[in-house]
Amino acid sequence: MENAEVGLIGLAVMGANLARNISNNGFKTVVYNRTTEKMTQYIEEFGNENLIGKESLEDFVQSIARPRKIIILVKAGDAVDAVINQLIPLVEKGDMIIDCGNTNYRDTIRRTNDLNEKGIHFIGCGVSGGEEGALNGPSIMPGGSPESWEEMKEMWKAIAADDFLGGPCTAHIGEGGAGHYVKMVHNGIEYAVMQMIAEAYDMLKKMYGQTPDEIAKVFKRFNEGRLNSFLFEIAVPVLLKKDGSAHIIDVILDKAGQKGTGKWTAIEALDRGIGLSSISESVFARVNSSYKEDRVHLARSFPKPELQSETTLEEFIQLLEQSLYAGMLSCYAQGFELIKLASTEEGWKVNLSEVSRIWQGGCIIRAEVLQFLTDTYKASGKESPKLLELKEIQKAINGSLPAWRDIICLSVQAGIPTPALTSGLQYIDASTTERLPANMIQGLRDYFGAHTYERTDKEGSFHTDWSE
Ligand code: 2AM
Repeated sequence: MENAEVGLIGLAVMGANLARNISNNGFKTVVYNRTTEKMTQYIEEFGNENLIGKESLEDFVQSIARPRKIIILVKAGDAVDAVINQLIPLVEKGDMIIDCGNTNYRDTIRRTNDLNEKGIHFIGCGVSGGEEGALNGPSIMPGGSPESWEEMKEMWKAIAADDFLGGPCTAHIGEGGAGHYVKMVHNGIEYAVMQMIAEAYDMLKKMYGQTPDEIAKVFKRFNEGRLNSFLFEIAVPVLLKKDGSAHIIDVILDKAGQKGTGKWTAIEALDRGIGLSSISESVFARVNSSYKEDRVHLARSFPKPELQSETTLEEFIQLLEQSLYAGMLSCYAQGFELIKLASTEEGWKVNLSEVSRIWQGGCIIRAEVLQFLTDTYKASGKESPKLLELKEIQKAINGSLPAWRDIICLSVQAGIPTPALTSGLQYIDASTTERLPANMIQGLRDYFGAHTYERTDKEGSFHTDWSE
């Protein structure tokens, strides 16, 4: 093959599947992998007239038509810099290097600036959908220059998932680190939604003694309604699958792993100064889970109360459904506010309506609730309004609030931790309370540190000698 339309470096599972997706859609693709054997095996299995491999990086780069499009899918961090440094002497002005890994957006900004000076476009591009999505249609979140989007949009649109509205799950997110930023927040929301599902499972199991099969039935029912989502869909087989006579879920050690994108999202919220409690609490929940030995030891000293509730199982399930729905709306409200703030501060001009649209298909958080958000954003006539200010969102959350409060009360009474659901409600309550007790904080700060305070009845900055 002469003049491949695109090159891809890194044939671990995501890269391998993405290259197959691209070539299956008719784009002549050339691949390269540091370990040549992996490339030759891959080409033996999947190679065709649209998909070839090269053993040397020089041959690989030379076989791509200019301006070159070179996708990198190697481990985020130093490996990305290593590959870029190897590419720099081989590529030419106007070429595009696209990092589709889960890279920290600050690294993306640095690399974009470095490569810009050399006349090379660098595109940080979020890709969500796991292995299956990479192969059959992920949600694709490219950052980078508008020119690079124009060059690449035909390919992104061809390989992306369908948004169920007749469009592809991709859009130009914004310049610089915008694509990786939005992917990071996507993952943060994913943490929170998964934590809420886990909390629902825990309550059904511990309060109502439900078996995995019974909980699977409840989740299947949820998935048939407005909670319909990829994560609820896969929760059913995760609950049902057996290893011999035991449900696998019952023998999985209760320590949750993480790779860092949720933590980055929480750190971003702290650094930029914005509430993001459900996502942050979900990161803490995973961290807390890792202290298994301590928990086992301390459980003996802190017995949990028996649930004393008259709420029937069926009533509980209905309350839970409403809580989960409002909880998810709260997660999105938080995540979108973070994107909006970062977008303003970084000058990215991210369109939140488009973000919710391109998350409707392909990605891990794809869900019916995102269609509701997209419709609501569109109906508002504004590009990126605050979700909590939109009437439809207010109606949906207000309609679920009594149920949500009941669920939180029940879980607290039973001693079952529900940090994501609880903090989601706290976020709503705190964000919608006219007068918070921050006046008390200000009084205390002024007392011990003369930090001064503002007043509601006159302008200015005030200090009181409190001890007098
Ligand atoms: P490998 O097969 O030679 O290990 C996921 O780790 C992918 O990133 C693999 O394709 C791996 O290549 C590649 N990778 C990791 N570190 C790399 C590096 N420093 N340079 C090039 N490729 C790297």
